[in-house]
Amino acid sequence: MKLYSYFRSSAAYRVRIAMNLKGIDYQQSAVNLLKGQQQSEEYKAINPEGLVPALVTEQGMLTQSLAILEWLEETYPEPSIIPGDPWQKAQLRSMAYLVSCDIHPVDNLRVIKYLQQELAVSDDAKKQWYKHWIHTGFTALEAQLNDQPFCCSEQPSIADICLIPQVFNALRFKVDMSDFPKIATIYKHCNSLPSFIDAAPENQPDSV
Ligand SMILES: N[C@@H](CCC(=O)N[C@@H](CS)C(=O)NCC(=O)O)C(=O)O
Repeated sequence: MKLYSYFRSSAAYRVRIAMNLKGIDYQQSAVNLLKGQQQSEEYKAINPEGLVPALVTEQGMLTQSLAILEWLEETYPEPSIIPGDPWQKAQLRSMAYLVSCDIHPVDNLRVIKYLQQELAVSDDAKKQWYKHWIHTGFTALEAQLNDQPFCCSEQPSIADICLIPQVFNALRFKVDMSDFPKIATIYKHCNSLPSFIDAAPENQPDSV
């Protein structure tokens, strides 16, 4: 399979972790978001959304990282990234959505660019916005965590897959993680595992 990715894209990072955990072979094609390649005609012919990731499968092109994770889970069930009974699966998805639907979209590159370029928001205000939404989401997640060293299962799950890239972003923007000791512990633990290490931004071919 071929994954259209960018080394620092947290949505693509999710897919890389999941594919590594499941031992699926894939090649990456880099889409440089800072150079605006996601908006090129060539890339939009592949993914009209102008976002990464996009996964080329034998059945066709699939976008949206959560849909990709669910498809991977159904197509390659072992090891499971959404383990457990229906209740546990719902808990895992709930945490994954907290990060992917409530934190990530408002801090996405195009939103930040719109704030800066169209609404003339200052650099300081931009950083405040970014940190505010991470802080809001992480505060809610921290309060729900009780199962260490993963979010809510004995093995890495969709919740950890979504959380770790978001923590990477938080650290990049100098969010003080001392407010979130449980999240920090999960981050440290996941980053000791080969599937997470191999998926990390600094280990991607397009890392600069
Ligand atoms: N909901 C989408 C979000 C994808 C997304 O926002 N990707 C970001 C990188 S993490 C992107 O391509 N941003 C480009 C831009 O904002 O112009 C998913 O989960 O796949």
